[in-house]
Amino acid sequence: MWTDPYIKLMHKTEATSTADCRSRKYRCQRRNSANMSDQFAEVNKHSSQHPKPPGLVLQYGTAGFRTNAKLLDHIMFRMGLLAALRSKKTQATIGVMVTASHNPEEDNGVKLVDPMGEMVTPSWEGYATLLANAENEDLLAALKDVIAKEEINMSYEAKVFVGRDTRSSSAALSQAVLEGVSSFGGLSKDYGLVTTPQLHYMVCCQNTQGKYGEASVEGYYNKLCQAFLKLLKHASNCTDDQKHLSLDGANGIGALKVREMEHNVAKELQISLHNDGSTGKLNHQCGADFVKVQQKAPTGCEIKAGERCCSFDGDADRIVYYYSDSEGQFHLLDGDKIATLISTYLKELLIQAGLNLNMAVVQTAYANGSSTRYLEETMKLTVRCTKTGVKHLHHVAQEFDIGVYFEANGHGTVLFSKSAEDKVQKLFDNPNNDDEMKRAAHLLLNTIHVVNQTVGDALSDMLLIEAILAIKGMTVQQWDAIYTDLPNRQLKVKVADRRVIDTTDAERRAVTPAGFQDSIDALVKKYPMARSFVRPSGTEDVVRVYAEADTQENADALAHEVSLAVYRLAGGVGDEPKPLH
Ligand code: 16G
Ligand code: ZN
Repeated sequence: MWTDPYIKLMHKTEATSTADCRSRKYRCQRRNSANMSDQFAEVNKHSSQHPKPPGLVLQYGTAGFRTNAKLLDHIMFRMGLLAALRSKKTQATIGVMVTASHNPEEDNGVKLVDPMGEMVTPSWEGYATLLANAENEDLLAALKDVIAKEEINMSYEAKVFVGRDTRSSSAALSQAVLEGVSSFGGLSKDYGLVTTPQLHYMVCCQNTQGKYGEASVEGYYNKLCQAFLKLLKHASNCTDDQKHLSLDGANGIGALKVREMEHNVAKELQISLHNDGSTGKLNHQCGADFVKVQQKAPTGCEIKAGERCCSFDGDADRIVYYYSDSEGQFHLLDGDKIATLISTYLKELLIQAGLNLNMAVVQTAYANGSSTRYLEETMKLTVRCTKTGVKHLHHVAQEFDIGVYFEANGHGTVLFSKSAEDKVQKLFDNPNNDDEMKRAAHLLLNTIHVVNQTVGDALSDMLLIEAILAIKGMTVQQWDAIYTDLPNRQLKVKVADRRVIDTTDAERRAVTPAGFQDSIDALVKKYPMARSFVRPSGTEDVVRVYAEADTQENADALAHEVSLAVYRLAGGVGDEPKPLH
């Protein structure tokens, strides 16, 4: 039942009278087809207001569609239609988020959220691409194909949650999504300005009848902040320095949401918010992606030596930490360092609690070699490597009682299986525990509650990291010293067709073009502790190159040499890549 009082009824198609139909089955079929023709008439009427530019081809990439905002109106309308169909198919609420994350303000994008708050299932990504590229006159046929293939019951009333980031184009584009939903007679709730992970959270709450939490922004803050404050009860003697955090909001939605949330935690965490969107441009020389790729502090922040700082990206699903030492040297604590901090803390708690749960850390090829070595050899943890993109990491993390997944770029979260949660709860409820077990159970329980398990979430990750540092009495410098990153470099190369490069082994080896991997292997051999891989981007028309080695000079040289190999063997366009030094 769709009981939420705030739901805005956008449009609802009435089922036709069934009084004269004899059998129940016949009645249903008739209602379905009558209802369907009404719905198609509506779709037809509205789609002409959202025409597709002829010939434009776009693909549902790693995390949805993303391109210049001017090209996206028809995509948004059609994703509203697809979300309605997905909702009818799953008989659950589906989410649609309008954002282009860490990309420039001029861009925009859209992604679909499945019922449990996860990314939409891959076969439906295919439908998204098909619908997006159907010429105007073929749209109805494309929709009918999906309906037939998926055997969708069109009389089910679709329910869709919609959210958007702060881009100037987002309001109009999310309106187009809402029109798409209503054309199929669906109900929608427009959450307006929310972070991507907040929308994922809302969808999950709605479909689990509130078991995961309340499907509102206030419900989200209450759950996370209460858990954070309970965790902080275990932090003794926190100094003012430890309670202070400098935060770069990337001039995006994360900054607005930090402002909304911060009073709930102000007793334990004082946030100096920079790049709050009041003057600067979204993601411009700031934000998690800029800091990670450039390996330098964002503009718009005055960073004092030793101060603990973090950056969100434009839709607040990524976070990285950093500080600058007394010599002015910049130190980045990326997703790998975050995964290490969280998994070490969890492992200690499991031992104290006497719980035997299997835990793994899930990474991608971008994970710094030092982090993998530390996790496997020192922490004796299971480490798994997957393809780039949150959905891949999420999927593998689900195989374990506790799956800590992070991309090096700062996107990640922790997943707890139902049985792990039950065991923690049972332990917490057991009156016979000794003090150490009681403490560990309380910490584990509130760690579960502070985490947004639907998707990587900068706000939730920040609260968890801040709690861990406070509980352990650990400074950002001590955290950084857990292991030393191997110097690394990321480059990109433009090629005529990036699909000429195909990869295997979680993108760590190239299978095409023939002989290409041998060239990379030969280059890697020249440098100590070196590793390099190339992969076609899933979001941009480029080939990405990653290299790490014992020194920054060697990592840079290797990245350059591998870029040249890409340029020469995979059809580079434009000027040949130049050395970095
Ligand atoms: C998207 C992915 C991110 C991945 C990045 C890779 C999600 C929510 N986001 O931003 O996880 O790291 O793509 O981009 O899955 P690339 O394929 O262009 O390197
Ligand atoms: Zn993002």
